[in-house]
Amino acid sequence: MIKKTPVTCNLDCGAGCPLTAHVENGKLMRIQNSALKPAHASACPVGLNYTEMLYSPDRLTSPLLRTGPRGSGEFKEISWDEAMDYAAEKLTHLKETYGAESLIRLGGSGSCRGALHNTASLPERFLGLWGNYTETSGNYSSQATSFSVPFVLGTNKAGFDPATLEHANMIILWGANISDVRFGNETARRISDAKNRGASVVVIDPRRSRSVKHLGTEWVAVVPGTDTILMAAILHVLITETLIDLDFINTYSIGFEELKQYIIGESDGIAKTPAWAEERCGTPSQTILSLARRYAATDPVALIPGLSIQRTLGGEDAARMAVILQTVTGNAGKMGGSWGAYMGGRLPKPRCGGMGVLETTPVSVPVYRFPDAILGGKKAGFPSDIKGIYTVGGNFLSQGSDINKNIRAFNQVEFSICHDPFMTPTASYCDLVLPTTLWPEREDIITPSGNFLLYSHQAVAPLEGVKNDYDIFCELAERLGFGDKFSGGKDAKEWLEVFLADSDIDDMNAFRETGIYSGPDHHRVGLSEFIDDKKANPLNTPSGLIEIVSQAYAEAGGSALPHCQHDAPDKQHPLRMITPHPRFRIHSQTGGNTLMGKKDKATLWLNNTDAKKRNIEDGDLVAITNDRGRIHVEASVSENIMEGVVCLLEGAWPVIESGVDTGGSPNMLTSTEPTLPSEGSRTHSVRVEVSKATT
Ligand SMILES: Nc1nc2c(c(=O)[nH]1)N[C@H]1C(S)=C(S)[C@@H](COP(=O)(O)OP(=O)(O)OC[C@H]3O[C@@H](n4cnc5c(=O)[nH]c(N)nc54)[C@H](O)[C@@H]3O)O[C@H]1N2
Ligand SMILES: Nc1nc2c(c(=O)[nH]1)N[C@H]1C(S)=C(S)[C@@H](COP(=O)(O)OP(=O)(O)OC[C@H]3O[C@@H](n4cnc5c(=O)[nH]c(N)nc54)[C@H](O)[C@@H]3O)O[C@H]1N2
Ligand SMILES: [Mo]
Repeated sequence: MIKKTPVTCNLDCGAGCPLTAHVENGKLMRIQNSALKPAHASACPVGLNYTEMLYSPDRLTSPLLRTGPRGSGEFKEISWDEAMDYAAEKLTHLKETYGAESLIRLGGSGSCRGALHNTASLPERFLGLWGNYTETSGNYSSQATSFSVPFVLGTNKAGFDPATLEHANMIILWGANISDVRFGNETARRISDAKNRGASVVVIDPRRSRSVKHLGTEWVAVVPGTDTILMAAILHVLITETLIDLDFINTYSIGFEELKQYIIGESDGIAKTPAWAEERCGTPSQTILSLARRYAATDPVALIPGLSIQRTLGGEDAARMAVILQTVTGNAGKMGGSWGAYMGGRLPKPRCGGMGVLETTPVSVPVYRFPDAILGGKKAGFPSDIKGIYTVGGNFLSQGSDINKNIRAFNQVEFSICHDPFMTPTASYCDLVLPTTLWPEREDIITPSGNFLLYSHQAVAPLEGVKNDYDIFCELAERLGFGDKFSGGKDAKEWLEVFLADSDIDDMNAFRETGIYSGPDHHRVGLSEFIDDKKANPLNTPSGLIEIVSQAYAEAGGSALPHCQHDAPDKQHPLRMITPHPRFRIHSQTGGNTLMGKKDKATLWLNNTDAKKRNIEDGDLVAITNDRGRIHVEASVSENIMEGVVCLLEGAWPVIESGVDTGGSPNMLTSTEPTLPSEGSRTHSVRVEVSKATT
């Protein structure tokens, strides 16, 4: 007999899909879209094929203690009791010898949508109760946006519901690859519906992404890291051809005059014309002109920025400029328009209870700079000297920038502990590895993007030998003397009852049965109350208005007016590498040995002209190099990427031998130098050179 159970994938793709697990004799046979799902929702290949992960022969099923050198993969199996005793002893030693701040928390995204089984909030709660540990602040994803946009809009909770795209007559996917890289499970279909209805969909991207092929009606190529320049040139056309919505600007924003002086070149002598931009961003000036005119002539237009545009030098200003474009064209806060520098999805979610974190205020270091903090410590200006690592649900030796540096950092600490279902590159550098469950093995409430809550039942019993992160922390807290404080005296099931009681959900039985709670309104436009009545509902900015110019931002270390930055040329590394997210993986998950992970083969996208210059042919093994490292992968030569730009997807596990990575992890070449002032990631415009590999 096949039993069908509502479940939800809880990986970090921003979606969280309503699914049905088909279980026979205690085994998960397959996963499908829920029959009750909203019409436009659809699951992705990662979630639908999750049985492969669940039953992977690579799943860890016993705690492991390192016996060989770090990274050697030499471990011995120990019992859970031994593992817990060992962890408790080591943590106590660290705290007594160096203070709690000598332990840094890493990871978090592995299982980040669960109300309970959450690899960010559980370790935060646990470590917060343990002591004044060193926290990692910010995030790899959206740090520049999250930091800068509140100075413009007073909040990050702008955005739009995907359903409102049914009113859009033009959609601009600016560095957003919605066909592969999901944020919300409805957006792709909403866009393809809009396209079928006749809306134009422009994709602005250095490469012909799948979104260009499947959603787009037009591909506008741009050199990575130059989006602010392209935006400035569009503004130049809008301003000089008086195509802006001056009424809207005057009603809702401050600072436009200053912006105008800058754009037309009165303040710095440089007019930001399409011809000026073409030289820097590679987009033909005629294309810029035509795009700007169509943008102004169409109503409404949804400009949807991806997060890629802010993972570069000056990413903060790309994010601010995107909001400014939405504003000056009068599309902000409008049904069918869009706003915010995020792929939708930042509107308030239905309420659901949670465990609560932190009794102490931890010291913190920006996550993008974690290896610098470990290697440099107080001497280098960081707040603590790190001696231990606690990593849960993260694979930073694959995902953190500058893998060689990360390895040095992991090698430097006295003790490291990791919870993960797999022997990842990160786990292989830890002293103690604790194997955990995966989402089909436990019950949880999931917060997807969009106005929903989802219930995920336990579909199957956990593999023998693995534990929930929650239970691991309960046991460890018990040994460390704060068991009751951590667990509140409740088991996982009891916590879920508490969370539901503290939620927007009235009919809990229906929620459990269907797996889906739908919020009342799916046509929300962020901050619409401000647009309706700006006096009664001012923005949370000093002026109460949209701040095109922000003195507060200048005081926070940026420039009051967003401006165009361009990194200096690097003759030895003339190519710019982008490292976007993969379709068949969530970062490095499924990146080990699964069929899914292998579908996103580590291949370097290279333009024909660049290949010819280097005597490289399609399929050749090439070396991608810079001062930080060397990668050997096959080249895929085509016109699908701009000249001067190469692309290697993030997430492949590094396989390093004699300093060469043959796994194809771009973070061998990225650096931990952040974009400022937010201290965010800079993984999308990495200077490299490419040549034929000599093995
Ligand atoms: N399938 C899948 N979905 C995911 C994820 C995943 O790993 N797999 N990860 C999730 C997470 S955690 C996040 S943070 C988001 C990430 O979402 P994004 O940051 O938006 O995703 P990326 O794939 O990095 O980039 C999107 C597109 O931008 C292009 N691009 C790169 N650099 C630039 C640039 O400088 N300018 C412009 N205009 N375009 C550029 C890339 O070629 C790519 O096609 O995705 C989420 N969704
Ligand atoms: N070059 C480059 N690098 C990037 C990016 C880029 O665009 N380019 N993107 C960055 C972004 S946006 C992000 S968000 C980061 C993500 O980087 P990471 O947070 O390191 O993400 P994952 O590789 O998904 O690692 C998650 C780990 O959690 C484990 N896991 C899954 N479920 C559970 C669970 O229930 N419990 C426990 N304990 N573990 C679990 C998985 O096996 C996996 O090892 O990568 C960043 N790195
Ligand atoms: Mo992310």
